[in-house]
Amino acid sequence: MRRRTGLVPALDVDSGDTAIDIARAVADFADAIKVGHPLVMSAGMGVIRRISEFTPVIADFKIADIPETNAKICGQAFGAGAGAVIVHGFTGRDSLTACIGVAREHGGEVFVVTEMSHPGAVEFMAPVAERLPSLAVECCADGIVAPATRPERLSLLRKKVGSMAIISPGVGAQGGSAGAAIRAGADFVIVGRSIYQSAAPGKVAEAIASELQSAYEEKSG
Ligand code: NUP
Repeated sequence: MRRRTGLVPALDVDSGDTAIDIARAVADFADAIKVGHPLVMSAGMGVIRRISEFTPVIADFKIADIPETNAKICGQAFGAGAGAVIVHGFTGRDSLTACIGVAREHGGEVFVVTEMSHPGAVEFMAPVAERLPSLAVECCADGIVAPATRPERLSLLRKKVGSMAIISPGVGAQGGSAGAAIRAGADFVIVGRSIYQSAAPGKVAEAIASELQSAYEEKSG
C-alpha cells in the first residue's frame, strides 16, 4: 500500500449502499478503505469488488485458523477484489506463511495483528505482541497492525519491526490521536466511527488527512 495521505477509513456499517456512499466521499483523502465482518456479513462479499473499483480495499477478517483454512479465506478475500488482508500472528508461522503465499499469487498484501487497540488486549495479547514483529519480518509480511491507543507500545513495536509498514487503529472513538500515532511510528491510521458516524464523512476525512500531513512533516523535520 502506497502512502499518500496515510488515512484508512474503516467502514463498519451494515448496508452496502451506505458503505459505497461513504467510500466515495472519503476516497480522495484515503489510501485504502478497510472493510470487515460487520459490512461483509450484511452486504455480502460483492461490496469488496464495488469499493475496489475506485479505491484499494483492506479485508479485515483477522484471519486466525490453521494454514489450509487461512489459505482458503485469503483466496476468497483476494478473489473478491481485496488488495490486502489483516491476519492474526499468534496462530504461528505456518498459518501466517499460508496467507502470505496466497497473497503473493494475487499480488496482494498481508498485515499482521500484534497487540490490539482495545483495553482487553493487554490481558493476553500484550505479553506475546513483542515477538510478533520479528515473525512478520521473517515471513516477509507487508506490515503490522499496532495500537494508536497506546503510543508507547506503538513506539516499542516500531523499534522491533524496523522499516516495515505499520497501520494503526484506535484513532478517534477509541481515544487515540492521529498525530500521536504517526509520531510514535505509524505510517497509516485506521479511523472508523469518527468518520462513518459523522454527518460529513468527507470533511472529517479531509481534516484527519491534514492532521496526518502535519505530523509527517513534523516527524521528518
Ligand atoms: O487492534 C485493532 N483495533 C481495531 O479497532 C485492530 C483492528 N483491526 N481494529 C479495527 O479498526 C476495528 O475492528 C474497527 O474496524 C476499526 C476501528 O474502528 P473505530 O474504533 O475507529 O470505530
